Amino acid sequence: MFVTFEGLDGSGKTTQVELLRKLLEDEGREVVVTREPGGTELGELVREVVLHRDLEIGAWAEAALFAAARSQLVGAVIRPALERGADVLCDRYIDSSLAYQGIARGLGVDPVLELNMQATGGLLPDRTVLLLVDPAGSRRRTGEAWDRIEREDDDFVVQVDRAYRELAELFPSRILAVDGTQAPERLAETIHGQLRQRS
Ligand code: T5A
Repeated sequence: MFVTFEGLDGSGKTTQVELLRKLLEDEGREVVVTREPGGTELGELVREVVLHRDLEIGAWAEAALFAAARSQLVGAVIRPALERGADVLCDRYIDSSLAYQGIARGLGVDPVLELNMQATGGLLPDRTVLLLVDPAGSRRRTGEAWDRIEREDDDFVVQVDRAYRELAELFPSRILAVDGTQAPERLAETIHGQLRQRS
């Protein structure tokens, strides 16, 4: 099973990935956890460039850099793990590009999806967990050490939030939207139960 986690910055993705990993490992499953951008040497370099360098990066350049990192991650980590029967949990994937670059930056969902389908050989997740927290809650949780994208203004965060809700309506059978303000352990049990029901 290939499961991705999506949501605003600080919505609790990393926390939920780790809790779900434990629940699946307790069932005897092999679980591979990875993140975007990152998860490969190239991906970590892209992460450094896109998030932590003080550079001017145009919207298409940004989308292409995320797609390049994703392409490498799929080929080197995700496909091999899925082929040997492991579960893969990925902290952000294609929907991040659709929400941030496609909708919030205005490049369009279809062209960004097309770029990413080419880059990943058409690999979509079996399920995507969307953690919903309101934009102000996201800002509170991320604190003050913001990366290049987190430094965008509040309006951008509102647009990303709307974008994710729009994607959940566009892809209802894949995207499972959950209330990200619940207590972490309770939320993990809910997600685990929903994934079992749908698998
Ligand atoms: N990006 C990425 C794009 O624009 N396009 C793309 O294609 C891709 C892949 C990546 C940035 O890049 C952009 C989006 C992002 O701006 P990142 O550094 O990977 O950013 O980090 P974020 O996604 O911002 O994730 P964070 O690590 O900041 O947050 P998480 O993982 O969502 O949240 P987590 O689990 O670390 O929790 C944050 C805080 O909240 C608390 C935690 O203890 C922690 O303090 N918390 C909760 N508190 C209350 N209730 C809960 N249920 C909680 N769960 C966690």
